[in-house]
Amino acid sequence: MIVAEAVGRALAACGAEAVFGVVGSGNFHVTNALVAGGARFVAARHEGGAATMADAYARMSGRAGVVSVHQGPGLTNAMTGLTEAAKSRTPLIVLAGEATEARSNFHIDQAALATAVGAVALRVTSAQAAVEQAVEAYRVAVGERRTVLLNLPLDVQSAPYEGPGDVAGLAAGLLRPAGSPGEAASSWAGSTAGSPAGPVPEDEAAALAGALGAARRPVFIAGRGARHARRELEELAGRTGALLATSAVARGLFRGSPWDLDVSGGFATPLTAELIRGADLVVAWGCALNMWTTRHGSLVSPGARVAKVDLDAAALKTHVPADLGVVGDVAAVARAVTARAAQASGYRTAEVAERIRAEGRWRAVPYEDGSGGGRIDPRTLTIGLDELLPPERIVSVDSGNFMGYPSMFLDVPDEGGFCFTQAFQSVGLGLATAIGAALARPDRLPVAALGDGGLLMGLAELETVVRLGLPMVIVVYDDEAYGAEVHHFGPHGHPLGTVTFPPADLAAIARGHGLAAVTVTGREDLAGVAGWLDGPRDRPLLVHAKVAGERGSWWLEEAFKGH
Ligand SMILES: Cc1ncc(C[n+]2csc(CCOP(=O)(O)OP(=O)(O)O)c2C)c(N)n1
Ligand SMILES: [Mg+2]
Repeated sequence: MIVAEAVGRALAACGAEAVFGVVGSGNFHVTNALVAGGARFVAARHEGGAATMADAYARMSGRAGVVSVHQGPGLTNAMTGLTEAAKSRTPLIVLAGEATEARSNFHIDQAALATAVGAVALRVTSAQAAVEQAVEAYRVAVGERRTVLLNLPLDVQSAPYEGPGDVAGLAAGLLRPAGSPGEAASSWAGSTAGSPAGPVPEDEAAALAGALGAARRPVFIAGRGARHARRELEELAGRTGALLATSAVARGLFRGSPWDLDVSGGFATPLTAELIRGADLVVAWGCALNMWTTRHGSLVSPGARVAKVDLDAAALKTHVPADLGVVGDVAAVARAVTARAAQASGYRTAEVAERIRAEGRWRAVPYEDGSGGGRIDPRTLTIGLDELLPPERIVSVDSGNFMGYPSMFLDVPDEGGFCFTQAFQSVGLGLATAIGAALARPDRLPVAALGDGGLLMGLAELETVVRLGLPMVIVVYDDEAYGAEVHHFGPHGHPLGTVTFPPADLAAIARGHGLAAVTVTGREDLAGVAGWLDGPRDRPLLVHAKVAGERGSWWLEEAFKGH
């Protein structure tokens, strides 16, 4: 057995179940060893796609993501997706061949590249300790929620493995020493095992219980760090009379609750914005309260108290800072606070319940339909799709002017129904996000919502969707432009030739890749989507929607304040 094979076997034994990558000489053996150890390999067509697929897969499955790339350009191609993962604290292990010989074409400083974007750089350095080093990479990724680059120098990889014989047993034993919680180490969501979360600080929990007792209109905003804690948060909110909202990444967490306000921030309905502004206590659970979630702080009234509960002490002070902070796991802290909190009705009145029921969704907000002249209003398009698509769906959204429409008008069944890879605000990640999410949740209809720019940037993975046989619906909001830039600069009279494009037949491009496609220029064209949904759904569907785009979107106008 060579070192590369020992590393692959060790990671499979740690619990790596899906590996995304593009295989070249420098990651061939490690990838095959992962497969031999029981992992599934998913071939992407571009390493950028592989990185984002693994990121989305990890987010939606609760398992570690694994990426496998060739040395040098394989890694540089993956960098945008890896940056998104690192910023999002996605547990990801990136296996990369490494050309350490400075005169090699493939040589670059891979460790520096990783650390530059917030990932952790590790390396397999010895034929004796290769398994320990691979397990350490897995432990850091899962236990510390980091994106870890594990460099595999070519000479070390190809050397005979010299460590103990039972590689899988050794790896499993190193990851889960006797007496540690078994499963927890391979599954990171819903568990804090291996994470830095210590015991709940009693005084702070009591202080939060006191603050909730004193509040008349408390609102909870749950973020990424709360996605595993619905039950605990609903129980505490029920006890203290709090309304429930989420950041965009946690969208769907409280779906079905009569007190669910959906997303706080740019995507918030007028009612949600009003009710959050009316809060006298905002408790952020695993949520940084950044400019997106708070509309640059304006959703938090100046008189409101702010509490934050987060694994990361630094998050308590960033963005909208906390008056009261608790460092700890959200579920554990919520349980501790519930045990101490007095029963109160808080913000939960019959009138508020009725308003949430009547006005709590974007669908209920009246608008003037701007369809016409061969273009469909993106709201009309998205509402029409929301009615047609089965509720058991998993929605992934790319970046651009269009992005609010699917994020606001396409409902999702729960927090496992929305995948939002937007921490780096990169265009072009949407399609790969949808592939990773689809593989994590094969029980749900995958929906990718993209702009024309994002589709064409990530186009390499269209073949992957077809090859994997994913029953995906890809909705393209085509305004023949980088609409975000058009709306950013257009109002100031700047020339727009660099950000506008002639019409492209995106439906034909899709058909050429083996997808079914419909072009939508008005509501009646959605019949084509209904026809596809009727079956047999044996090919993915691309909905090429020619959208009306005279006006920028309201969430974008808000966002431009931050640029
Ligand atoms: C990788 C990357 N390149 C450029 C940008 C700047 N940018 C932000 S939105 C956007 C336009 C995206 O166009 P499209 O996907 O068609 O969506 P639209 O804005 O038209 O709705 C661009 C170029 C970015 N965020 N990321
Ligand atoms: Mg566009």
